[in-house]
Amino acid sequence: MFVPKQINRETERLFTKLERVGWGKSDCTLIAPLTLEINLLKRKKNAIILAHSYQTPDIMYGVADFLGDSYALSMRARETKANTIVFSSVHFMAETAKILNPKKTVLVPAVAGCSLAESITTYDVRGLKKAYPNAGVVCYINTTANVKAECDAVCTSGNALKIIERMPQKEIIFLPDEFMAKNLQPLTRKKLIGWKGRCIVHEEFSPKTVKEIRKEYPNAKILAHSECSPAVIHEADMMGSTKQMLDYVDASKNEEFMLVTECGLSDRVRVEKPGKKIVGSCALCPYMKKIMLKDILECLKSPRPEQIITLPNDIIKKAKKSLDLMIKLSK
Ligand code: CIZ
Ligand code: SF4
Repeated sequence: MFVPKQINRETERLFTKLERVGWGKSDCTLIAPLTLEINLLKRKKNAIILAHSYQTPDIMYGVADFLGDSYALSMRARETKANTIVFSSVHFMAETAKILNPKKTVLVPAVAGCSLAESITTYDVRGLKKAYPNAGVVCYINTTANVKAECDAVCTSGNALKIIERMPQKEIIFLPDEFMAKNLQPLTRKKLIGWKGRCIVHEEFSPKTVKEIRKEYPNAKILAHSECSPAVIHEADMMGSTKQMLDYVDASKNEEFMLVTECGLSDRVRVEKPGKKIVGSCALCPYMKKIMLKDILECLKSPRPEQIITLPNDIIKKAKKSLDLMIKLSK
């Protein structure tokens, strides 16, 4: 379908970015027909591809129009003029795009869950509300649309503290991330009522690993995601969201960093900030990494029913209220 000249040009384009994360030229040549076809189809169908920072580098630098965290990508989804949004990430983020821009076709390349989103049901939220009738209910964006519809406000890891502080209630049911609630509690005078959800990726990091890296690289700054355990946060130089970590790396004069989070973020630093060095280890999210270029191509060509996000109108309406409150309070 593509002539050798097109393949060569695409190989060079991909290689300039992907060589920084260890890809060879022959690897780039292998995926060049795929990225060319996806980018062609994208223009033909007036689609945009939004990719989370935890996606693989071939997706992030080969076909994505925008890279970011769930908040930034949700804002792109809300504003886009494109007909179709391909959300290269886990299911709850694609649902969020549909809630914020329901007239668009929202496609998710692979059906990928999230251990946090799966840790709580609407039934559980109703139980918590009954047990704490005076509390405000703030849910992390890593929840299903149904759970968002049961809450007062949504938050992301980047704006969680701000949202908690700006809610009118003194007591806040903060769900579903047990560690995030414990990490935020010392930073606020409000009483946080948590849930037992955990991110299977971030809970794997141990304070011992962080200590070892600090010994090996005494000059490295160690940045940990707020989904990590409080013991890991205690060993880190900074706690934050993926965007806050990238901003920290930008603002810091340091050269070496360990990013205690999913590997996609370290890949972003390697590709986008060549003056900075990543040390230590990261972790792969089996849900995020389920999505491959071929899935993006398939859903753009002819989406299967499970790749098309559909939500009942009443859920869209109620969940939108919670998301709108986050947008208002985080300004
Ligand atoms: O909000 C997001 O995108 C997630 C899942 C993490 C983060 O800190 O950005
Ligand atoms: Fe969910 Fe954790 Fe994977 Fe993020 S990294 S999608 S919170 S399991």
